[in-house]
Amino acid sequence: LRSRAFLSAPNGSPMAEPSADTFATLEKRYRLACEQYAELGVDAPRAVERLGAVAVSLQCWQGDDVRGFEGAGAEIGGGLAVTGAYPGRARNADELQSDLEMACSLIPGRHRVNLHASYADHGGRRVDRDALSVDGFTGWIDWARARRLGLDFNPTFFAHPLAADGWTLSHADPAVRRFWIDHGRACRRIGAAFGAALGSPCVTNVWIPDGMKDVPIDRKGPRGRLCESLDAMFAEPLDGNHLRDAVEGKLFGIGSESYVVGSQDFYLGYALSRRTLLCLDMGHYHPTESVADKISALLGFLDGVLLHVSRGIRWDSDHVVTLTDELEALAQELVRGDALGRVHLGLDYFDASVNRVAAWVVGTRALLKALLLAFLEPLELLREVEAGGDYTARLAWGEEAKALPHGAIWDHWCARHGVPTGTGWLEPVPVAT
Ligand code: RNT
Ligand code: ZN
Repeated sequence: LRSRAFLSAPNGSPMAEPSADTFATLEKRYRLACEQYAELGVDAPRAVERLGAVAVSLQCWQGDDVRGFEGAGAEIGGGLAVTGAYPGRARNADELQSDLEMACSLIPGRHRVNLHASYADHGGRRVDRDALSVDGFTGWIDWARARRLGLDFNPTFFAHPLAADGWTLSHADPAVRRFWIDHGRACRRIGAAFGAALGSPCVTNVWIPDGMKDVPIDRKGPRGRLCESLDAMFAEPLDGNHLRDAVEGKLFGIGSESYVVGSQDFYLGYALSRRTLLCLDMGHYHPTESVADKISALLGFLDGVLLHVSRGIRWDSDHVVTLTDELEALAQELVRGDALGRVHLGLDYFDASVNRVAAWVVGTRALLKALLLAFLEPLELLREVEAGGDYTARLAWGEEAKALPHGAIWDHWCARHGVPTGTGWLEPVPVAT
């Protein structure tokens, strides 16, 4: 149990099919549930079909506590923090890939994997971030292609000596800025190469830690420099069918409590004027601010949005995603506002206090469940009562919808995809005590 061996998937094979008996029961419950939904004008089989088209990008960094492969013990930095000491952290590409495979075998549907530049593997050769190329990722591309997974990407602007003071693209020193601009350029090419190799556009997301612990005198200077650096980074035209650029803002971080250069307002302006995607991380706003509410406001003006689905507790704590009110509201908004075609879904959390494979499975299944619930809403009915000004009925039906038999639809869908229903997926996931 102390070694990693206990974490490997049983021959990488998916779980056993449920027995005929179980399937008959699941089928019966499913039919009854479908009837109940149909009475409310909801086409449950269609809801499931729509759910099957959703791809979620699993963050590779949950598997190894955001350490990457560049060298043992590098400080994560950038104000990011991983807590917990659960055994079994992946230590290299093989382990990370087999853990991701195990997670994917327990999650219904076909999904994506989100990599960071710090997960390059140049076969032991040290290549600094400004000189990275797709050569460091051929292993990942081959792996993803063989498993029909799309890849997304992120330049890594932290856990590096040139980011040790917390400044990167907006650094006062032009030589440091140059290094990080070159890193960003290299990463865009890598992202475009992922997209071309796998036939699915790679969302390449820029997040930087730059900011101030205490109240700055000069707020304007770093923002001007960040804008120039980003423009230099994005200058090379690359095929939009292969690469989608995104930028991610933040309210505050550890060590950047008073000032974040790349704030929400900064990046909203940047994304609008440069036509990039805007990344909204659910942990990056004031705690009572609703990310769900932002979607329809932003999509009126932006080409698209990248979501970092996360769960902040008191701060940007990156807890494992669960089926919270916030998540349900987000999924509802994506469905009600017909936004799924223009929103990329990625997970962003890193919890080292629980089994890391389970962390992926719980978070991804929670997001998929939230979407299923949203697809199963009696939307016509709700729209009708709202349009008619009957807010009392809207309230009552909204509550009623919460208790509809979505579990029967979910279980049936899992079984159809050959993944365990209920908590059956926990079985092959060993527990450390
Ligand atoms: C940090 C951002 C960023 C990172 C990942 C690892 O606050 O959310 O997205 O979590 O790049
Ligand atoms: Zn994020």
